[in-house]
Amino acid sequence: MTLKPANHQRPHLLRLLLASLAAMLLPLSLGSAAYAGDEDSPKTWTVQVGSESSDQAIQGMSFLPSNIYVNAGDNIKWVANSAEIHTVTFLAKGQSLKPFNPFDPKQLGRQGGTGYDGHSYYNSGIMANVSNTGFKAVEHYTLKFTHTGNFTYYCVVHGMAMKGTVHVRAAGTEYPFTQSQYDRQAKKQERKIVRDGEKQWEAARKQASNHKVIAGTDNETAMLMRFVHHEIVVHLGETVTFVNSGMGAPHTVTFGQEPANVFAPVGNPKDFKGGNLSSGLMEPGDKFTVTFNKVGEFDYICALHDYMGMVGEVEVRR
Ligand SMILES: [Cu+2]
Repeated sequence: MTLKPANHQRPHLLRLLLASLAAMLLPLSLGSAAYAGDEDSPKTWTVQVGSESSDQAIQGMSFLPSNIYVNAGDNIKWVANSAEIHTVTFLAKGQSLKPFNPFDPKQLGRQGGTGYDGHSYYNSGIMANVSNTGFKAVEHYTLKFTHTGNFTYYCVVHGMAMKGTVHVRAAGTEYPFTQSQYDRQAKKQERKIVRDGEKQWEAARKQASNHKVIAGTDNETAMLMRFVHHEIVVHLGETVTFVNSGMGAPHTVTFGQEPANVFAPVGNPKDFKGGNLSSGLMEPGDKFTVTFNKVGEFDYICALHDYMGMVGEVEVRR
């Protein structure tokens, strides 16, 4: 008799536990409109554009999943998942990928209709999950696929290093993966990107000194959007060399006012006494050496990534 309440309570507790588990898992699966075993009605699949650590210091250059298998008639919805800007861009037949041009409206804005024709230029426009990128950015982009084939797309900001492929098969073909399988794969890859970024951060700390600042680094997939060390102290007349030690992402070192064209150098780095000074676009491997000829505290930014926290300060002492 005394066991009876316990017997009643146990399944009750279990149900509660399962219900709360389901409540936690539900938001993850809400984005998925595709279910295994239901190949006949058109689906909308989700691909995440970019990834990032919670402090935005580490940014991922990837579409997750990078390969997706859909059927003719299905939609793909790309969702911005990072502060770093990206695009979803299908090149026209015979067109080659050009370097990113922040003044080209064909790269910055949406191009093409809502249904992919299999051979023309289509572009999402700039995508980001924040609104302070300096660009007019969208949070999602949806295309309907009716032509079968394998279609590779790129991010025009990050070039060949960031691409994905849509595999479109005949309507009714059995799907190899469900949306939740893609989502799990994406989460796993996102964690790997953040770990890779943390390792690069650690390595950058070892290379950096009061006279050498690592102005961002990346391995073409994981990018560190930080100056290391972001605060340094030098003496009057000394020099500091800023180094982009990455492989894919550009940065700038910009003191004073942000120039209208962040790609162009401003001022004389051999004799900095405050005011406006900018490296212009620093490609991977580029160095920028500044001689500090005035006592004070000088703040600087990466004009491309300051909104993610890529900022620094040089204190110059007598
Ligand atoms: Cu930067």
